Amino acid sequence: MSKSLAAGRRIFEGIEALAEISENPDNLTRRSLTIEHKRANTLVGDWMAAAGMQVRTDAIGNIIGRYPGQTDGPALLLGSHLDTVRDGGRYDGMLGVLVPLACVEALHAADEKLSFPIEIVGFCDEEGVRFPSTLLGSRAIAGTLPEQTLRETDDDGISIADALRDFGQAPTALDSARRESSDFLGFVELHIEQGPVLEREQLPVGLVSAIASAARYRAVVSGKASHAGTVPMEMRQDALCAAAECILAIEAIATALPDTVATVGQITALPGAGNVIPGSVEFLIDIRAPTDQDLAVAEQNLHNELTRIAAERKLTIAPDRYYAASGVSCDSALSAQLRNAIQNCGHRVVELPSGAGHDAMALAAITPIAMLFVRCKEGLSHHPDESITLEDADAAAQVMLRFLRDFNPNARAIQST
Ligand code: HGY
Ligand code: MN
Ligand code: MN
Repeated sequence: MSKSLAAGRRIFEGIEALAEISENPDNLTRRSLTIEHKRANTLVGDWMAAAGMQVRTDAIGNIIGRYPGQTDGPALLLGSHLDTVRDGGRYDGMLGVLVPLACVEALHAADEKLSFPIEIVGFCDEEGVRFPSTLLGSRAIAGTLPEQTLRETDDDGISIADALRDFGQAPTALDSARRESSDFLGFVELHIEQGPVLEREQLPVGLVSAIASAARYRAVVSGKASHAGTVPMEMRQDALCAAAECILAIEAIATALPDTVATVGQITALPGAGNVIPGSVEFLIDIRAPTDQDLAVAEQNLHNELTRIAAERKLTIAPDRYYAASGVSCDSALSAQLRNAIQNCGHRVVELPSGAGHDAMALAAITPIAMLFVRCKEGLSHHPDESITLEDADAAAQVMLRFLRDFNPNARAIQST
């Protein structure tokens, strides 16, 4: 690719086109297995086919393109997710599909085949916005998605199995989405940093060292609804005041532990009338720490605090842990090749951890993973103002293409001898 920023322009065209595909006319919301997700898959699939890739949709709704190598055999897997959070940004996920796609387009235009096949996947669900579980697409490929997960339902009571049928897939064929370790040379995910480090370092790209451990809880506080005007304060079992105390305790727990974060991003108070003491409150907790051991400490503190608050306020608080993803370290041999590509494109290498979860966490179960971060403005993400520059998109494509052209499928053997 020349320095004409052609790759950056191509990537931005794709970003703009995908950003038009939303469930909501006022913002970008594209949940998994919806009509909008299907439209995004179709658009990406058309681009993959135009780049000389064999395209298919697997049983969980991932869109997958395969660009042949000089010989067949295990592929280098690239990609990221095509679903978004509600009112989300247009780069989170999509950039990780469009940059590799721009690289394959350049190879195809030059009629260039590498010594190994390349696969690019647009994962169907990473954000876990529509259904309780997340990483559905990457876990199906890794073979770690339990069949019973398909029984989970969205807010409208539609199960993942039913959503898959509506999407044109057979939920009974879930196992056919599973890939083997022998299918891949590794998985490299490109993603916006979603943090402020690369901007501070004044670098367009960075190398990811590890991905944090994460857990999510649904906490239900059960108190006693009653008349807001007649019950003396000392006789109340106010579920919303209890929840408020829990939320501040959760913030204090994370603040006190190194590199630990916790968020309550969603809350519902019932019956939801201004003159009724809330009797029942449900809120979601997202808690993350560098390793599983660190996360276990934070979770123990969480349980202790919720138990204390429930006892003091004479009500019940039931935290249900409905999601957990173990943190993973990026593979040193694969990362070393990514590091070389960054350096050979003239950039200083900064290595940084990811507080955000990614599909790479799931793929680590079957193949070595590495991640390339791209600078984003003010580190902002999960927000409509999420943005990157065209120059950084182009720089990321140069690094990715250099990585692909220089990639040594046998480096692992060299590394491990
Ligand atoms: O929440 C996360 O870490 C990811 O963006 N789904
Ligand atoms: Mn993401
Ligand atoms: Mn995200």
